[in-house]
Amino acid sequence: MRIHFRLCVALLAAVLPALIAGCSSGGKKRTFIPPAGTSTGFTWDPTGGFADNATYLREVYVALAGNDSTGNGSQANPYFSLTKALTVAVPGDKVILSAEVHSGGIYRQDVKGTAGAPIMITGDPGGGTVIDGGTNCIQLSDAEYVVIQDIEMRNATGNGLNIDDGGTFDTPAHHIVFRRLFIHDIGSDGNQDGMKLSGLDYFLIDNCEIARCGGNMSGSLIDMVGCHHGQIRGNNLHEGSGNAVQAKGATEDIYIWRNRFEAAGARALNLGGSTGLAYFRPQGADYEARNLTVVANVFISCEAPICYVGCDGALVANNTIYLPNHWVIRILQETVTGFIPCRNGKFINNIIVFNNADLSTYCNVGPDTAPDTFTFSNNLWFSLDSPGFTGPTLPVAETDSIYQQDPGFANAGAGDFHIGSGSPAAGAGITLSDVKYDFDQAVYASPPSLGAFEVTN
Ligand SMILES: [Ca+2]
Ligand SMILES: [Ca+2]
Repeated sequence: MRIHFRLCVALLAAVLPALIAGCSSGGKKRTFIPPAGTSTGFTWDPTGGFADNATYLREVYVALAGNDSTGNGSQANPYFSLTKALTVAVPGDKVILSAEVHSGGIYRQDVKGTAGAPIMITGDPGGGTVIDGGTNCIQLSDAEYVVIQDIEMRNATGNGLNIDDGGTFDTPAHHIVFRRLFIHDIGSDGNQDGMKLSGLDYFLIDNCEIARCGGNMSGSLIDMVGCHHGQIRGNNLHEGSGNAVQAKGATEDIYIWRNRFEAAGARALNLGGSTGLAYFRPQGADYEARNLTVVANVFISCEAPICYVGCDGALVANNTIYLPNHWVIRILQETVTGFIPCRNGKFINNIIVFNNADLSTYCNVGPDTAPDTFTFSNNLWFSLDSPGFTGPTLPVAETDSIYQQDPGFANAGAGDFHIGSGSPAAGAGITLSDVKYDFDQAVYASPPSLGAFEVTN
């Protein structure tokens, strides 16, 4: 498998020029808003919270016993198909799918709510709603202010959910919230994705489980091409093929927080990637991704947890990485001519527990990158099988890190990576403005502990 993977990487390079440098977006300020009176809270919400503040004016029902010709969408006389319900839906409608197995292959253009009156597509609140099969279980083009929640999607041949801008890049899809979805067993042999997002701005993927999408080390659990201003939080992403999360095609300003990644594919996080020039949004961008932030996630048994690939500035901080099984970090460039070299990545306040026998190298650096612009600091590295480990080989010197001291996870075998006050990771971090809440949404101390969990006792 590893031989095939290396071969695959060697064959991947897509080399195309770009001209226009994007506008500056460095130093973007986020406003963190904890709920009053609690010690826990949410980070900044790129959707502005429209889904939490919405009130719905009408319910529209879909059930297998319904009828698209004679139904009227009432609970007593429902429609048969989600397609029909979306055809008649207006802002403020809540479309409710019965707790049955509905057929996939649903496509609709211009499903548009408003900030004050979004359109919701929801499964039965009691659970049991499934959308099965189709090329895509659901595809929406140029949707706006839509909430999709509480649905299991499975067995599509292409993608589970496909959200796009209809190929008209200057009018992206925008303001979409995905929550409590279970998307699994999508595609079989190649580039098939759980969630395929192309030209989507202002979105939130919250508390979803996505597993087993694509095949042959291709396909993503979540694939973003030219997406901007999103948050991916609290999801359980496992058994990927190509990767768990890919952010490419000039994807920008994505906050990846509190997710659990297990056996997530060839590259758990592809921070950047390899995109054909025709698909960049905006056109002419000279980066695959920029301003990505990866905070307080847990990575278990991943081939290559963190891959910076043609990425201009990504912060990877306060993550817990357990038993990586080939590399810890990769710095790569797959779009080359006319593109900035992969640069300015930061890897700070992380805990990495590993077996040297599993690793090829700690940090794999490919050609056409700028590894000397990276920052490594305040990480804890602990080898389980090499007691004499004295620190990883990295492209630039690491500062203020801790080597070969057991972080003292509560119960790593059971997936519990909490640490106690006696841990060498406790309070060993540096304060970062984009690091506020841990995996449990507890506030990080100042200075913070390392890893995805602040000390809780
Ligand atoms: Ca469009
Ligand atoms: Ca894909």
